[in-house]
Amino acid sequence: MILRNGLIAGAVILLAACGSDEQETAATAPETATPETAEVEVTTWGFGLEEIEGSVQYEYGEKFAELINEKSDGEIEVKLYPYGQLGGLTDIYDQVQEGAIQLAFGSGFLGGTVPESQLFSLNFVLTDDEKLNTEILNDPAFRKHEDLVAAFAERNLQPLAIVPEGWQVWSANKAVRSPDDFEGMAIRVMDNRLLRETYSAYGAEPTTMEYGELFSGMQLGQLDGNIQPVFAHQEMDFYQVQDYLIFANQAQFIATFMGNKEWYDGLSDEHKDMIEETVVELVPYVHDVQTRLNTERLDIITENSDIELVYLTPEERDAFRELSIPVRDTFAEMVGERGERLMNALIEQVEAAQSGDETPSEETDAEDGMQESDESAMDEADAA
Ligand code: 6CS
Repeated sequence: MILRNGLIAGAVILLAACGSDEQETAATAPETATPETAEVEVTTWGFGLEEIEGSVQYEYGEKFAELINEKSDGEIEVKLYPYGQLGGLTDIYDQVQEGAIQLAFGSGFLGGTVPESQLFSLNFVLTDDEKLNTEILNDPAFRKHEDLVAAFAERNLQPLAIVPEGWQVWSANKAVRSPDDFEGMAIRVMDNRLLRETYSAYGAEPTTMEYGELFSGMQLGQLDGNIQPVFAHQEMDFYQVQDYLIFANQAQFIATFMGNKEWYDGLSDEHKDMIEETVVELVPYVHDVQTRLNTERLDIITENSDIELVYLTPEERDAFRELSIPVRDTFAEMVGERGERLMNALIEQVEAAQSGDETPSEETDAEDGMQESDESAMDEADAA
């Protein structure tokens, strides 16, 4: 609660700043010109992150900012607002919807704002190959799917990229190997109904809590378990108050990179193309970032604690997979025909990629050398 209040106080200070000189930077401010140089109008795009410095979202944001600044010859600066600076998670979504910031990430909590985005919380839908998943989700056939774009547009948002940040790993104070082990366990889920349905189906007691309150929630015993990618278990110190990390590879943590729709619609074609080129370049980049961060942080966790690592066998995973399948119907009931079409489109893309019928479009390969790694990812998936 103390942290939540701190977050809100931080947001108030920031919004007060936006009302004064921040407002000027958010619009356009001329840089000091020398007699030799022409005046450059600098525009600032505010980018709200759901995570703190050192996270996958922060590294994505830094690289996005660097590339946009380069491509615009310094005309555009992207200002990052790490988690906590704009308030809680839903405060970030509110601010991008209202246009107080231009860009933001939205993940599990976004389900309250864009119900169709709960699709990314479904378990056992993607392949076991993380790189292939990143490519499928960012293939224009899915990323620009009219139902995805319409779902976000209805909430004044424009989806720009889909960013998987690693496997969602369970933490608990006992080893969880079967749905029976989940019985009576208060496991924290991000605030969306689909996750509550999923973990109820697994036999647990899903409990919603803000990201910044989780450490104390576990320390005080309000929560018995948590679900995060490895880097977040480390970065937020969650692992220090849990005894087991359980790898079921049931789902990846997926965030949508999005813009305010009105703002996006008003951009010049040149700026839209710049964004498009950048998000395409960042597809292989963010895959490398997330695998590096998750690997490095697991080493830190094991060096600094006695936490036990549990990797589920294929048979153990199957018990959870079976329980997860009916939740797809719940998703369809919750979000209606548009969401159901989108879910089916994703499932078809996954099946096509796994059977090798269709490789993700070459539009995702912005840089030389990407083609080769894409092919090896496909080969690995085929062999699996
Ligand atoms: O669990 C959460 O609420 C948060 N976890 C991560 C890794 N990123 C943002 C999200 O809100």
